[in-house]
Order: sequence, then C-alpha cells, then structure tokens
Amino acid sequence: MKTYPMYVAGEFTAGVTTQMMDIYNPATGEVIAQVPQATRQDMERAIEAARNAFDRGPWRNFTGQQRGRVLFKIADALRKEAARLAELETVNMGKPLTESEYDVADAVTCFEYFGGWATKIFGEVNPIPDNAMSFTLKEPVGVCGLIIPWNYPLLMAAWKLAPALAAGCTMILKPAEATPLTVLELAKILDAIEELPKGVVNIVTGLGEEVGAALSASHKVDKVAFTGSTEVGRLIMQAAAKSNIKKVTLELGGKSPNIFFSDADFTPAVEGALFGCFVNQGEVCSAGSRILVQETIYDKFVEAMIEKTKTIHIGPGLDRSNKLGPLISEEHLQRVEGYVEKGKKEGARLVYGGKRLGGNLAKGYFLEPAIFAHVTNAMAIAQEEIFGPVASVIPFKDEEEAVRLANDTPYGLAGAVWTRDIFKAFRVVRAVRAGILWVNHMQPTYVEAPWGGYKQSGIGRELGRYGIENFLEAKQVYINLSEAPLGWY
Ligand code: TAP
Repeated sequence: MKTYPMYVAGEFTAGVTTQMMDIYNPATGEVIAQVPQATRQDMERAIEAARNAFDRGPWRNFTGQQRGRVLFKIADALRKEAARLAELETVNMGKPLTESEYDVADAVTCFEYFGGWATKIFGEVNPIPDNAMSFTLKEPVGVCGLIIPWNYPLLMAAWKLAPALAAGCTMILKPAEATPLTVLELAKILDAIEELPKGVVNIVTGLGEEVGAALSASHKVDKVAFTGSTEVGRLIMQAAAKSNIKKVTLELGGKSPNIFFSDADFTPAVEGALFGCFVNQGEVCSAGSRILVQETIYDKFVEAMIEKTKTIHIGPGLDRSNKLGPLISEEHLQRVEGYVEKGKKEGARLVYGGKRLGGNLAKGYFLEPAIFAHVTNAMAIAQEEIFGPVASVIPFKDEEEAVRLANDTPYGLAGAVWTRDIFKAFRVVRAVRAGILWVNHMQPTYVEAPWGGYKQSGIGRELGRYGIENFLEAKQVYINLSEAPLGWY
C-alpha cells in the first residue's frame, strides 16, 4: 500500500503527529493508500509558509511572463502524466476512466488558460474630472485557502490553483478527505518546477472540520475559495466574518432544472436528460436532477428514459464498458438510498432502479440509477441535493409553469432548456435565475466561460475573466497634477 506525504513549505512531510488516514477505492471498498491526517498545527505551519512566501518571497514580484511560464510548465508536466493520473483518479474516486481522462485534460487546459491570463492583468485609467490622474492597479489578493470537494478532485484543484497562481497569490490547498491522491501527485509535479518558489503552494490533507475550519478561521489568510456543500459554505462565511473578514468565493450545491418542451428533438433530449443527471454518478453540483417535461410528451419521455437507462453499464470505472461507477463511499451510498426511500414515502413513483448492486459488485458502493415519475416540486427529492444518480421527473403544462417550477428552489447553479423554438428558449434562459443556462445540451463546461451560482448556490464566479478577478484586489491610485496649494484652510 502506498503512503503519500503532504506538501508544506516546499517539503514533503508526514505532519506533526504522523497520524494517517485510510484512502479507499470505492469500486472495491479496499484501502489503497494512506495520507497524513493533519492537525491544526500542521495547517498553521502551512499558512505561515504561504504567508512568508507572499510577504517576503520573490513570487509576488515575478512578472506576468514568469508566472505564466510556471503555469505552462505545470500544464506540460500534467499532460505527460495524464494517463497515470486519470487511472489514479478513477481508482480513488470511482468515476469511469473516460471521464477521468476528460478531467485531466481539462485540468491541463485550465493551467494553460490561466497561464495566458498572467500576462493580461491590468487595471484602467479612471476618468476623474480634476487636474489629477486616477488609475487602478490589480494586485494579488494574498494568501488564499483553497478548499475542494471529492467529485472532481484534480480538476477542482486546477480551477483554484491555476487562477490563484496566475494572479500572484500564495496558497494552501485542502483536498477532500476521500480523494487526495491525484492532488498529492500534482504536488510532486509542482515540486519539480524549479521556478516555483517554495511555500507558494502548500497542500494539507486532513479533516474538513479540523484543518478546513482552521484555514477559514485564520487571521493570516486573506481569502478562501471554496467548492462544496451549501452547509459547509455557510460555516466558511461565518468563520470569515468572525475572523478577519477575509474574502470568500463559494461554489455550492444545486438542484438544477432540465426543461423539456414537447417540440424538443426527442432522442437527443432523452439522452440529455440522462447525461445531465447521471454523468459522474450524479455526483455533480450542476446535475440536472429535476427533469421538467411537458405533459403532452411526459409518459413517452419517461418510458424512453427507462429503456435507455437499462442499457447503461454499471461497474468499476477502469473497465471502459462501464458508464457509471460506484458512489464515493458507503456512507454516501446510504444517504442516497435514504432519498430513494424518502421519494417512495412521499408518493413519487419509482419507475426504475434505485437498488444497491450485489454479486461481484457487492463490496463496492454501486447503485442502480433511479428514476422517479410523478414527482411534485415540493417533495424532498425535488428540493434537496441528493448528489447521486436519482432523477425526479416532474410534469408541467406550459412555459409559465416550467419557469415557475424551475425557479422554485433555494438553489440557482444551472439549468437547461430543450426546444426547437429559439424565441422560447431565450425567454426561458432569461427567466430562470441561475448562473449557467444551456440550450439543447446539459453540462458542457469550458475554462473560458464563467461558472457559479445565484441564490444559495454560491458567491462569485470561477473560470473565464471572472476566475482571475477572484484572486485580485483593485488598488485605486490618485496622482495630483496640480501644483497650486489646496487652498482649503
Ligand atoms: P463538503 O462536505 O462541503 O466538503 C467540501 C470540502 O470542505 C472538503 O474538502 C471538506 O473536507 C471541507 N470541509 C468540511 N467541513 C469543513 C469545515 N467545517 N470548514 C472548512 N472546510 C470543511 O462537500 P463534498 O461532500 O465534498 O462535495 C459535495 C458538495 O460540493 C455538493 O454539495 C456539491 O454540489 C458541491 N459542489 C459544488 C460545485 C460547484 S462548482 N458549485 C462543484 C463541485 C461540488 P472533508 O472532505 O474532510 O470533509
């Protein structure tokens, strides 16, 4: 079994207590590695290293070109390791290998994209009326805590590390306790890049409630960028408020509507409903888990969803024929099964799946995708984020009702609309209060385009121009050009 150290102040370390945590393969339930279970003391050391690297290190004075080159080198090194990293991601997280391959490729693109931004950070001249000049400088926000979830381990790390590095920040990354392995492999890549000063990136493994909480409560951290549940996002905001009013960006949960009008292209629409909800085992913040279908095609649509779902192979992600892997853990599987039971009790009709798989998959955390029909939007399965392959199919009468149902949720991360009528599509796009709207597709995500939510799905945006702005402060500079005395007194 492999043991991974964490990465603090440019050194690989086991931490002060050398206590380790077991890391599992969710397809088999076996322990595959051990990583340090860091303490608050370890976290403080990492914060100190990042603080020191920001306040006294050379990184902050690197030119944009120098920082950009570091990012390009990370991208190149990641690309060379892509096959190995994708396999490790699948073994640790469970997702099908093809999806891990996409994730690693997207992580490479993310470092390249933000590498390009490093040379394009500039402020503007402000048109003030007096004989003076005002301009804005963009400066790195400082020491950043980056806290990420387990559903896209390496990719979520890239989404945060790449813009923070491009901006000139220093950072402490805390991966989710279940999935630290690809991030710790990335630490080796970072360490091999000579131009990256020690202490700029620190990676601390451990429990969220301990080291994650210490990071968000620290007075020495200037910003926390978090992706995870709305519940923990709330704790992070509280910790930021109670400590030093650190900046916070939050990418939180969702319960996204995927809306199908009767004039949609039927076959792609059915596939879009399944892909939107079941990709990555449904462990996706933007999962289209509320499938709103117009009454006139409802029965035919549900029937087609069932038939297509029967063809989805479920099993270990390393076997390329499988399109659905295991859920992340036994605990999470039980939570999702709990929602299947709840849906039945609430009176929704379970028309397909929802059972744990036995036989040679019994030791892993495999669940048949579940389809609930005749769901009403008030049911818990339509309101709460399940984070598993559970589809709630809700009928609607007309456009007005579709929009009302789509917006009837505390979340506002994403949504999709399927129709051949471009005018109707655009009306729905405008009416749904969410951060990402797709038309005739669901889930494509690009590093060039902003990502984030309305309402309780978060604060701020990642990726695109917004992604770099997240890690910058704006400093307004005023230069008096008048030689005359002020004449005030
Ligand atoms: P969480 O339980 O919220 O955990 C996310 C991260 O926060 C983990 O690293 C976790 O550490 C850490 N954490 C836990 N308690 C903490 C605390 N008190 N203070 C600071 N950090 C703490 O979410 P998850 O189960 O890993 O991921 C699923 C959630 O992430 C879903 O709600 C999903 O919608 C959301 N998500 C959102 C997006 C976007 S872009 N909006 C993308 C992906 C996922 P441990 O692992 O040690 O608990």
